Amino acid sequence: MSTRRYSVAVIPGDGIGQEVIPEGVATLQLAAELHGGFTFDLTSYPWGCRYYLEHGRMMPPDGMRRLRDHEVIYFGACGWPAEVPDHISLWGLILPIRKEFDQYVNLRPARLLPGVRGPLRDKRPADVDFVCVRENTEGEYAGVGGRVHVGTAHEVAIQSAVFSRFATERIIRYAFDLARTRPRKRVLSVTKSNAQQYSAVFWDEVFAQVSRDYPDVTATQGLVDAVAAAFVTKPEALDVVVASNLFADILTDLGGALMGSLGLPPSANIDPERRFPSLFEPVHGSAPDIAGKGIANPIATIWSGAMMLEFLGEAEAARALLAAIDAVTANGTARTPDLGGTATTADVGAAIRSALAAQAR
Ligand code: GGG
Repeated sequence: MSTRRYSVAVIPGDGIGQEVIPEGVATLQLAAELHGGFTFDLTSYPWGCRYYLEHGRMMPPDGMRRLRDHEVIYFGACGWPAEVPDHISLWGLILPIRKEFDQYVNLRPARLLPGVRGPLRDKRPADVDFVCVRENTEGEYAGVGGRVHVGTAHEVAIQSAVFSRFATERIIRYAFDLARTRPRKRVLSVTKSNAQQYSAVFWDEVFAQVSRDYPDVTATQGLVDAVAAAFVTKPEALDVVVASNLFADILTDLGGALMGSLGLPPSANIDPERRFPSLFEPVHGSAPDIAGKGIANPIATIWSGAMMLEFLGEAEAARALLAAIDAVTANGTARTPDLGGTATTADVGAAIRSALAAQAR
C-alpha cells in the first residue's frame, strides 16, 4: 500500500515542453509504481506563451501562491520568440519562480551516456562526468538596470551584475559540500577576474575563504574563457564546477554539447533549505524549430525527473530511472534525430519505461 504522496506542480510550458513533459510524467508514475510505496498528486498549469497571448501575462497573478502549495515543480520549457519576446517570457515565468522561491542552486550534471557518441574524438563516458553548480538568483541575471533616451542616438542601456557575499558564499559552500560526496572531491570556480576587477575578484576571494573550510577538497580557480576551452580539451579534469548565473548558463550548454545533444542534460533548481518548492527541468529550451513534430528527445526531462525523485528522498527509484536511461542509450534501439536516430519522443519514453519495468522483474 502506498504511504508517501508528493504534490507536484506540472508546467509543460512552451514548444517541445508540451511533448517531453508527458513522457516524463508517465515515466515518473511508472517509477513510483515499481519502486514503491509512493504516489504523485499532479496538478497541471497551462502557463507559458500561449497563456500570455490570451491573458497578457505568463502566469496568473496568484501563480506563485498556487505553486507554493506544492512540494516540487516539474517544468518543461519557456519561450516562443515568434510571438512573445524571450525576455518577457523568461521574466514572466521561470526567472520569478527561481528567485522568489530562492532556488539558489541550479544543478546541471554533464555525463556522456553509454552508447552516445559525443563530439570529442577519443573521449569515453568516464572522461565526461561532471556537475555544474550555477548561482541561480543574482549575478548577471539580477535584473538590475535600465534604458534611457530610448530610440535616440544617445540611447544608453545598463545591465548591472549583482554579487552579494551572502549568495556568493552559499553557492560556493554548496559546491564544496557536493564535491565531498563525489569520489574525486574537486571544485573548479569560474570567473573572469582579470577583467572584472570588482565582482569577479570578490567571488575569487570568497571562494578562497570558503575553500579553507574544506581541506579535503581540491579547489582550483579558472577564467571563463580558458575553462570553456578546457571543457573541450580536458573534460576529464572536471568534477564540480561552480560559476555565476550567466557563466554557468553558457558553460552548461557547452556541457550538453559535449554529451552529444542538448536533448540530454537535466537540471534541478533547488532551495536546499526546503522552504519553497524546488523545480526540475531539462536544460534545453522550447526548441521552436522542432516543436510539434514529436521528435524531441525526452531524456533530459526524464533525467530531471530522476533528480526530482532523488530530491524527494526516493533514491532507489531515482537510481532505477537513471539505469533505465543508460540501458536505452547503450542499446541504441530508440534514438531521436538529435542522436542520429529516427525514433519519436514517445518511442524513447516507451523504451525507457520498458527498461524500467524490465529491471523490476
Ligand atoms: N527548460 C529550460 C528553459 O526553458 N530554458 C529557457 C532559457 O533560456 N532559460 C534561461 C535560463 O535557464 O536561465
